[in-house]
Amino acid sequence: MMKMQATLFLALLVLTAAVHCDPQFYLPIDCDDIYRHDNTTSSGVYIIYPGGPTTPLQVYCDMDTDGGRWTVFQRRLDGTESFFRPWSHYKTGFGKVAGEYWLGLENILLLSMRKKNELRVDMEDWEGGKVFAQYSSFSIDTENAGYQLHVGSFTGGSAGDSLVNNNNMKFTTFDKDQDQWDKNCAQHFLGGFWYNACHEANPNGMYAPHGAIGFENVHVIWNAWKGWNYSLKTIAMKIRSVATCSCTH
Ligand SMILES: *[C@@H]1O[C@H](CO)[C@@H](O)[C@H](O)[C@H]1NC(C)=O
Ligand SMILES: *[C@@H]1O[C@H](CO)[C@@H](O)[C@H](O)[C@H]1NC(C)=O
Ligand SMILES: [Ca+2]
Repeated sequence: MMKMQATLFLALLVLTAAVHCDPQFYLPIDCDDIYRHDNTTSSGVYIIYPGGPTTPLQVYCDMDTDGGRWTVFQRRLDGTESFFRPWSHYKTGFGKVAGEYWLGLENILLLSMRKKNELRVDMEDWEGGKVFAQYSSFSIDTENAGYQLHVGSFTGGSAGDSLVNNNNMKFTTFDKDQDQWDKNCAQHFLGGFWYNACHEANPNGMYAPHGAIGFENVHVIWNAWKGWNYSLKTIAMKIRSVATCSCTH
């Protein structure tokens, strides 16, 4: 009996080892895991499992910028996707990961629960200018806590810091007002974001070529770089683990 148990135990051990080593069974939490598993991977669409093996999630991984490993949770490129959407859409995510998309607050929450992450925001203007802003940490709270935003200190990038004003804010959409203004920031500035009263940055605002729309502050804005009146060409928000080792395999 003892011997059989021992054999069974051994068999289980071997199986567990096989599951961990067989690439077929390898389940990455984020783009950091994917890159650490194979550092020859390039930027593109991958499947990650931040919520466990039964909930695969498509995501765009930036494997090029500053060493790669970035999990992109927000991306504006060309205006093909509307970002003026209700709470339910911002909660679950929308768009196409090969193009413009929002990964969803629930997924961003899962990612920020699994690892300690830093934040990077890359952006471009219409004249070929490219800058970024980086922050030492990034996490959000649960839906009950309004998906409240927590960003750490600004650690660099010539875009300058336009998120300090949004830190510790809850998420607001046109149908869920959790901002600090007496009106609804999302309704007024045509996006969904961690609005204060209201913003210095509007990454989810209305996409438009610079100069195409006259309204102030409703477009895709990063005030510290181009000011209130400039409608950015692209912007992407991405996170990566700050741990020096990934302890998943
Ligand atoms: C990728 O991994 C290999 C083997 O572990 C290592 O020799 C190489 O330096 C790594 N390349 C990069 C770019 O980190
Ligand atoms: C932004 O545009 C408005 C009118 O559209 C103008 O009054 C304002 O001076 C502009 N601000 C800057 C900083 O150019
Ligand atoms: Ca309000």
